[in-house]
Amino acid sequence: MKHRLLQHAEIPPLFATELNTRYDVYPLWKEADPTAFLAQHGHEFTGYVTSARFGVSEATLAAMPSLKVISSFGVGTETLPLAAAGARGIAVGYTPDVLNDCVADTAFGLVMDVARRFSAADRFVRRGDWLKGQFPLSTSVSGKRLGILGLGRIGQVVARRASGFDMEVRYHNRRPNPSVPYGYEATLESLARWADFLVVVSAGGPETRHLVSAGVLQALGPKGYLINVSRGSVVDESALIEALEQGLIAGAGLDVYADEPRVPERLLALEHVVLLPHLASATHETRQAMAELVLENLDAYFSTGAVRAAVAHVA
Ligand code: 8YV
Repeated sequence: MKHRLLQHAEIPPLFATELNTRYDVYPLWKEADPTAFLAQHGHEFTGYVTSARFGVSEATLAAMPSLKVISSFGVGTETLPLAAAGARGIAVGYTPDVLNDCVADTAFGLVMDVARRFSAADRFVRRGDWLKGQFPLSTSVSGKRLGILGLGRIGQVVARRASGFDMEVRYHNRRPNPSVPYGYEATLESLARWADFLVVVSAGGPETRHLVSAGVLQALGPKGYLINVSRGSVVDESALIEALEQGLIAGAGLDVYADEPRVPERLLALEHVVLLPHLASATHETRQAMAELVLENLDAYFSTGAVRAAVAHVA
């Protein structure tokens, strides 16, 4: 008999077919009243398939007394009820590592774009402005200083990319990592003061909320650029908009925002900002690899009792 899984949101067709072949999957997202459905049928499911974006609420968890495993599409864990799941012995799987390259590539794409102004130059050509004059000079990237907030799995790949651009790398984490060859800055402010580009790759959630504050942006200074490919919550977005409007920093490259998919009008109005729609992991190759790991986590759980890639701190 196939295990019964509840599926939170729509998923790519290829992945959906495979998931439905191996499991008895019920699409919660098709229910007009998911809360009423959960109250009546929540006890029937042993697995939950979700994503970093949607996570699982505490209320959903409480409505699923037979739940044994959560498999989440994505590396972010701030939307997952880890403490409550841990207390009940529910295994939680996610998709780390397989997206490191694409997220690091996106961070570097934003570094290049915001400094060399490729997107702005593209708009310049399309508007026909080249016929009227030259595009203004931009800022070089090679040989500059790259500061990384959150030198974890993705951050280390960003640092490796930087070596190809002859950039010096320093980082700030809660604690220094003795196994990396990069300089450690004890505070985010000192890292920002040192850096030409401050790249945010730390995890989201309450612990990192608004770490990039008005003070950090001031330390980054009028020649510094902020890049964010982690979570909008890590940056105080109002302070960032003020800093950009007042020229306190040189520009920003953003893939993530405080209230996605809504991007503040004041950001849209700025020319020295590159705005992406949270696409860092969104390539055919990486999304396929993420989908496979979501499936592997489920298969491993149901055959061995443990997911392949388990979120830390959870049984
Ligand atoms: C995806 C992400 O957009 O992995 C993450 O945490 O933010 C992205 O890879 C997300 O998983 C989709 O829900």
